[in-house]
Amino acid sequence: KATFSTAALPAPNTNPEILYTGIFIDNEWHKSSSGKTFKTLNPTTGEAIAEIQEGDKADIDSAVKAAKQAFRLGSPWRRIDASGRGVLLNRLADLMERDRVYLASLETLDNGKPYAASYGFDVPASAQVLRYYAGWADKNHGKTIPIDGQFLSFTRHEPVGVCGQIIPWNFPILMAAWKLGPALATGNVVILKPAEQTPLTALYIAHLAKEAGFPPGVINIVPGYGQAGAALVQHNEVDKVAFTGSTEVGKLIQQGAGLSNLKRVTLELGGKSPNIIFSDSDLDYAVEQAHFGLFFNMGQCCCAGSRTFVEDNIYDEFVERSAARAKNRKVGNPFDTSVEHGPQIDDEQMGKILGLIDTGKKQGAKLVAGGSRHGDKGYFVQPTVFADVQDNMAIASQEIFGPVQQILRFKKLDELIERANKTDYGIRAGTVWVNCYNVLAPQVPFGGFKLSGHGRELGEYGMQAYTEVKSVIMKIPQKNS
Ligand code: TXE
Repeated sequence: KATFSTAALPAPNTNPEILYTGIFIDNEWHKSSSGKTFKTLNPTTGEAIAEIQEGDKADIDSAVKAAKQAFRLGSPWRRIDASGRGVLLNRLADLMERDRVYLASLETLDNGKPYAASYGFDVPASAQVLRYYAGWADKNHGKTIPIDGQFLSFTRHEPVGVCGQIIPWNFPILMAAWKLGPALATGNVVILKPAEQTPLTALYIAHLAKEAGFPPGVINIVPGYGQAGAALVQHNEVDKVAFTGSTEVGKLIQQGAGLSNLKRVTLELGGKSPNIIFSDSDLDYAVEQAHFGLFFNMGQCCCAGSRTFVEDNIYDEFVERSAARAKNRKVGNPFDTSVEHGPQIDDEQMGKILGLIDTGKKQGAKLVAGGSRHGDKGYFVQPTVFADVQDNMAIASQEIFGPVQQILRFKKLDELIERANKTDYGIRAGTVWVNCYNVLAPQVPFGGFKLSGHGRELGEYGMQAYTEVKSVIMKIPQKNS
């Protein structure tokens, strides 16, 4: 079963022209100040797609300068009506939809995800998030407050200011939209650093933002490695950093904020989510949902259901059907529209996943599907299923971020809750899905407890991280109720 309907799928552009490889500051394209470039690779083949300008501290400094200038009092961006920010966001969403085939093709080329997904999910879901926040632009208002004494008091929701946004490679367009939408709707200016593995779609979105009419300096995109991200984090004139990525780097970001100017930080980090299947569930549906919950996006999801707990009396049948489903999962060229499963993002991630699969075998989990690299070109890993997984095994506690399903057995509800919660991440968790999995919507907040990070993205809550509340108290001659 394909996850996305392929009925209305237009043919992909299997060789999309690479139009933008520079650093986007002040609505112009720049070369890196160091003269350095880096290669972005096609994970399907391991071959280079393009040379990208490598931003570092000096380029981040230029971007911050441009952003500050765009945010100065009296600037076009500060004076635009709130509804006007919504118009610009809607226009950007229109342009993404206009270029949907190109953008989806570029995403598939750079990231390796099946075109059926990038066209059917990533691009439209990104446009949807922008539209959702476009609607909020003139609705994120403060309150008037019945203060004691002869005063009038009200609050304003003001933009935080210069926002650094550091995003990962697993959903390059979507993560850009999750970050840009709430920041721009609320009037901030942005310096976004895409992941080094997947800079291409963010750079194309920069071009679309200019076409949509965002003023210079409001959206700046600086491709580069972690050191460009670190320069944003340490910068004293950056007011906020939003980060999605590893827990390890998330900790560095919080430290960096503390050591510099106490900039606001929101973090969306790793996970090891339990997915619990009771014996009274519809088995076909449960097997498919658990499969989707783990293998979607080649397992490269922070919310992947990577510990599948199954009740004792259906356990054996569940394992058998899950193994069969994984073996049936169509792996191959992500531009083939019948393919469900493409490569992992890079050699490093593939190595990490294969290493954890080996650990699973050594620690005594029962391999019932996959277990090796798929082919010898690109970064493909076979859809893999382990049964008889015990809580203390590495594969049951570490984030694998790959196509490896762990199926654990449970007998009693009390024991289950304790085991499910026994993780540095959830299920005292940011999201609980009941009878479904991976249901994400722009209206509903998303984020994590504990080591999964803090702050929420999406929904009305998602704007809190991008606004400062200002209380205004005015002396008045006389108050009346
Ligand atoms: O993440 P990094 P990596 C998890 C997943 C994966 C592991 C490692 O388990 O296997 O992390 O992936 C930028 N200061 N997730 O190494 O390094 C980097 O350039 C500032 C979960 O790719 O965290 C990129 O833009 N920025 C996750 C971004 O951080 C720094 C998605 C993420 O890269 C930096 C991805 C620094 N010192 C990985 N170092 C999720 N939550 O969805 C790197 N970066």
